[in-house]
Amino acid sequence: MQKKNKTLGEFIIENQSEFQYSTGELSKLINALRLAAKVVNHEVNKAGLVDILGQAGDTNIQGEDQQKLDVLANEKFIQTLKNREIVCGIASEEEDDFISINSQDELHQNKYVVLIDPLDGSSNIDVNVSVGTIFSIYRRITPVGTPVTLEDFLQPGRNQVAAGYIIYGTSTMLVYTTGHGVNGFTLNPAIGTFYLSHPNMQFPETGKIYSVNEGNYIHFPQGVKDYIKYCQQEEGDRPYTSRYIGSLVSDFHRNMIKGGIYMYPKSSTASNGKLRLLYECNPMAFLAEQAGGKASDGYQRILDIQPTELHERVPFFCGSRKMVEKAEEFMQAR
Ligand code: AHM
Ligand code: MG
Repeated sequence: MQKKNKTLGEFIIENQSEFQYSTGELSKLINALRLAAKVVNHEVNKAGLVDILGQAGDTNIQGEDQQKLDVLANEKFIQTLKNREIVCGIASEEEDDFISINSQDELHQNKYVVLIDPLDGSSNIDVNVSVGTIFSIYRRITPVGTPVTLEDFLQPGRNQVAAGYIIYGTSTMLVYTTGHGVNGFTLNPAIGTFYLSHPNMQFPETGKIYSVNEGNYIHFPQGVKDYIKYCQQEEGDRPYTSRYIGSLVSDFHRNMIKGGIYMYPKSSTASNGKLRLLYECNPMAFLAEQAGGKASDGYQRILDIQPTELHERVPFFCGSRKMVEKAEEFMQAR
């Protein structure tokens, strides 16, 4: 069991040996994400001052264009990773295509690709509700020294070597896994340091919270409708509590701590739901499994899906193991 109060920097160094084929590269990569997280955190915290500092599209006092926060977060993460020359490729929700880095340079034999949703739930920023960054890391499949290809990004989620999120909430946290459990670090904003605050995070086996956009109920498959009715029935420990922030990172984080299920099913208006497999569902699924939870598309394990496109969507059921199993039962009965 990890002791609380150590810094993320100390934790990364102490646990470097758990990385397979460790050369320090993955540690440096997580360090870079930690740095970008602090920069983005600073920007997100200023969001409420938008009337004072200027709207997106305005020009600020230095003559710089004000940017939308999701665009800015995208730039900060990409810049930080590029500057440190520690990845060979990046894919982002904000970029149509993947970015290849140092592909021709013999000196930079980087082996990792990063997939990122720089600011998930960004429609929540205007109303001062928590948003997050999600990241997923893979070892490339193609040989080092050659340019990365789409194949390096289209790997099933079970190949991830690390994944995590940053939640810009009442406090800012970085939560990640390298396949050896899930640990959460809280930022002390006074000194800009993340401290281990939530060692070995675990989803309760079952819970009492269901999180889904019930406004879409009419469009949901019958299995999802049946499961929602089951959650609302008065029997045993039910009815469950409904909690939906509309910010995947925040809904997931709460459910991991308290026990619950998050659902973004397919519907008659969105045949694969809304969430993206590669940089939303896969990293959350990896974290969920590492924390004893489960993630499914209703029929199969998210981490076993072979992706075919960078921005593909997938129905998503994720959270406490027994709750996801129950939802699957309802899905598969129809
Ligand atoms: P985004 O990547 O455009 O921010 O969309 C993803 C977000 C998730 O964080 C959230 O769970 C979901 O969209 C909410 O969608 P909806 O408003 O349809 O319920
Ligand atoms: Mg998103």
